Amino acid sequence: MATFWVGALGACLMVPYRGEGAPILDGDIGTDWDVSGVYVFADEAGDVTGVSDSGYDILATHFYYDSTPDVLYVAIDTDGIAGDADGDGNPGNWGGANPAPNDVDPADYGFGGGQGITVYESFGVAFDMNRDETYDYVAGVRPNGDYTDDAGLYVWGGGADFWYDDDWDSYSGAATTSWSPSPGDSAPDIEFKITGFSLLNNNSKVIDFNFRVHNGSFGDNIGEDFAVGSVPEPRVLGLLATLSLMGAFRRRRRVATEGT
Ligand SMILES: [Ca+2]
Ligand SMILES: [Ca+2]
Ligand SMILES: [Ca+2]
Ligand SMILES: [Ca+2]
Repeated sequence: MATFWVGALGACLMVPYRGEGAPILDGDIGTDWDVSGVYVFADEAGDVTGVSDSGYDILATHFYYDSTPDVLYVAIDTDGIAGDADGDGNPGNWGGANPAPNDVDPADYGFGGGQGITVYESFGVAFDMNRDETYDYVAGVRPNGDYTDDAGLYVWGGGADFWYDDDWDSYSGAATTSWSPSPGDSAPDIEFKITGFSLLNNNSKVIDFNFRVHNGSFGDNIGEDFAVGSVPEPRVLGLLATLSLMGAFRRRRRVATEGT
């Protein structure tokens, strides 16, 4: 538990934006996420091992909830084009001069063959809706899937991580997802929305969940990236703020009492 909170606190950087209108799912975060109420969680740059720049490197995760239509918007900003494993500008090509075994870069967040192994490229945003440290849903591309056909909402299957296809169970509820185009030159970011998000939250429109993001591939020679956080804010920070306010109030009362 402590590990989780240390990670969550370390990753959390909330930046309030000002503006109006819902983000546009065009695959380019650009300026259309410049709206009031967006939560931005920055992640360390350059933390994918094996390459200097990788589209597996998460730079920030954005969340925006519009309660009237009950839509959660999510964006994942990566270094360069999302899913461009080696950062050569082509998310479906390994451009390294001397590729090692299993240096592959599958297109469309799909899967590709290395030397004697199949490399699955995937990403997901897992949601712990009741903060019981067990993820409940995951939105993304499951291992053994691809962006065009398999980007969607799934039930978290109880696995410890994002590695296995059987960690992603079918979701049969009424919430739906929409996705930005498969990442490429004109759509370098991952953007999606979940319509009917409160259906995942006991019909509550109070946004209050933990999340964990994964982006990368398993079985290859380079790393992947993870990011964790809590929306709207880590409860421990809220508790500390409350305790701080209570302490200040008591101090003021004591000073006021001593002054009489
Ligand atoms: Ca990163
Ligand atoms: Ca790729
Ligand atoms: Ca590439
Ligand atoms: Ca849970």
